[in-house]
Amino acid sequence: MGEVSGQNALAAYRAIGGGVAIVPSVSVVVPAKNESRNLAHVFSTIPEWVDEVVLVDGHSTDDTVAEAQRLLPSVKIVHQQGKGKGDALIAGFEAAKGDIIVMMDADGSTDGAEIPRFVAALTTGADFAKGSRFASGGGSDDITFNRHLGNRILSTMVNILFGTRYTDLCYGYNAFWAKHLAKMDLAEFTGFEIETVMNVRAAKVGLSIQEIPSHEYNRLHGMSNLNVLRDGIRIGKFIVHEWLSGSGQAHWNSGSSATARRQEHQARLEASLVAAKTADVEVP
Ligand SMILES: Nc1nc2c(ncn2[C@@H]2O[C@H](COP(=O)(O)OP(=O)(O)O)[C@@H](O)[C@H]2O)c(=O)[nH]1
Ligand SMILES: [Mg+2]
Repeated sequence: MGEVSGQNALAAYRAIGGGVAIVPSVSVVVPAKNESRNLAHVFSTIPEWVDEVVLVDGHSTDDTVAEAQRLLPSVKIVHQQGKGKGDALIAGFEAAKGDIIVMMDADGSTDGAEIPRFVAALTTGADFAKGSRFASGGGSDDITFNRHLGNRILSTMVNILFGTRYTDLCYGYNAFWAKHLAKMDLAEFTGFEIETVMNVRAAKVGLSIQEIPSHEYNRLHGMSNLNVLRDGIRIGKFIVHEWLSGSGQAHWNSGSSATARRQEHQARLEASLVAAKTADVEVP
């Protein structure tokens, strides 16, 4: 057995609450499109031990960026190039430097106080910690009848087609080890389907997934960007494509723009891995 010597060996650990102390670094990625009025609340819920907050601005026309910098001078701002929540998250994931990445919304619906639950699951063996409003202990103040129904239908589809036992498919509060990101191959999924893609791909590539009960609050100010019918159809389309592609991974289309986008994404990813290696971070 290796020697663990006193103070130095313990110095790397930091307490995250609930009797848990961790070594890995944690980045929180927050996509935000015109969320200026919600940021004070959202940031106030993020625990102090989080190493990095990455805010991905979606071409906001309010002062989301200035407000984020005012509230949290250390915030890393990423300006997404394309459109959509998926595009924003992909950009944020690439910019994030943490060993663990937590994704949460900027509208006040997800509570940073739950981050320790997600991180604790990851540091005790899970590869992917998936928030669920419908697991025992979870809940939602925000979900409408149509959303609930759509989510139930899509969750059932995924559970039958991919052998999962998810209680909540379309929910944006998740966390995972950054080293698993490339396996999920997210590059083409720019819209609200991103969460479903991650949940399905995580299962498909054999990650160990733990559902984390989570409470979804009402959006504080502003309006949702999601359109139940349009985005529900997009999600359904992905599920069917992915299932038809068997053990492979589906793509929206095989056109040259999609291929170019994937290649560009791969190059950026490789560059960031090289950077991480240079910085002496463990990269599998
Ligand atoms: N950067 C960025 N963020 C987005 C975009 N669309 C949605 N978001 C953010 O994603 C989160 C969830 O979006 P929201 O509109 O609340 O959808 P809902 O929670 O499904 O109703 C919020 O923090 C939004 O600001 C986008 O196109 N770009
Ligand atoms: Mg919301």
